[in-house]
Amino acid sequence: MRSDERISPAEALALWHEAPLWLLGELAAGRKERISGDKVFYNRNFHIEPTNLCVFNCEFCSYRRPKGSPEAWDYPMEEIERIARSRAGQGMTEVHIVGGVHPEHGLDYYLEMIRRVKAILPEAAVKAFTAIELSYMIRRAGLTVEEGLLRLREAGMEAIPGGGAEIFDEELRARICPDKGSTAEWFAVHDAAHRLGIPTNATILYGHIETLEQRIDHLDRLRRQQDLTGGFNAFIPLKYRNAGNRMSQIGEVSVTEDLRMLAMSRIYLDNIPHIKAYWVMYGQTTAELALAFGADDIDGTIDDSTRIYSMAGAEDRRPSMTTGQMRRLVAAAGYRAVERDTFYNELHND
Ligand code: V47
Repeated sequence: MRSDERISPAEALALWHEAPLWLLGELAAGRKERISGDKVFYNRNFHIEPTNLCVFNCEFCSYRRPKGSPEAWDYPMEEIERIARSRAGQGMTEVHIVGGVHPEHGLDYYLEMIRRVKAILPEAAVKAFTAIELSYMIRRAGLTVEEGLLRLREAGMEAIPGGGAEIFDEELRARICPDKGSTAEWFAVHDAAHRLGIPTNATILYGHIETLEQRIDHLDRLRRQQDLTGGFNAFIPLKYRNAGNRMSQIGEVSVTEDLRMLAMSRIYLDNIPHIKAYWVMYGQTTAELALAFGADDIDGTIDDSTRIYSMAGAEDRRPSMTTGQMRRLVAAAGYRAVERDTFYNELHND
């Protein structure tokens, strides 16, 4: 590690079992500093979550509601435009659009959604739809993944978020999200996107019933994909939160486990430039600590626009940080805050 050599899955397991927390932190922070120096990135973003109806029914999901539930929503296009308009003029550089996999909406509906958002916020990049949503809408339209992505790009989709990855191990996936789009589908979308020059992110959902071997296997599949196509911008370890879903009895892992997971992600994924500590999911305190364990990105201002994590038990019911708060958080951890756009161009450097 110290001479920047790649580690094997077996070495990763040994490191996980034998290294004390401080050593993982030292190795991960060292690698982070060789890649991004003393910079930690944030952006000005907000989410649009068009619906929580979903054809899939994952065991860990706290967000989905069945059709007819008083807590279900399915925004008409006018509501999506209203949300976009309410953010205009605030310097937003990214709109993150993700929701449930709606049973009826066709590809044309999503193309129209992107066009309308882009018409209202031309300066913001649209980072939209998980690979699972994309795979479903594109297949339903009878197109190849490549054809579908090209249409979406034409409409204004410029990047793809990392959700829907969960755990790649097929056996475990069959237990926690049996009917969801497969690992192969997830990779097919990211592979095609990278080949078309559309940058994407990747995630893991950890801290439930997966084994360490399955976590390392997940990282290994991403590292191999990145060797082939190089299109992943950031990796985001997502901590399983246990409120309001069918796996609640499992509990949540400790903060030291979170820090070990972040460090291992940075150590193992030597070819993905950014490791994101998504503050909405970790909370601000753990996100600040994460910067000493290899993370170099904390995501964005959010501005109370996502419910996925508050519904799953995250402390912050109405997640929002000003750029001033983000800069102070980064400075308190001893790093330099850099405002970025979706493509990691630097917009403001402390
Ligand atoms: O795919 C669902 C996860 C993801 C729970 O790309 C849960 O920049 C924890 O992918 N506990 C969606 N996690 C969020 C996501 C994301 C978030 C921020 C930034 C980016 C990015 C991507 O949320 C889902 C799933 O893995 N999730 N339920 C839960 N109970």
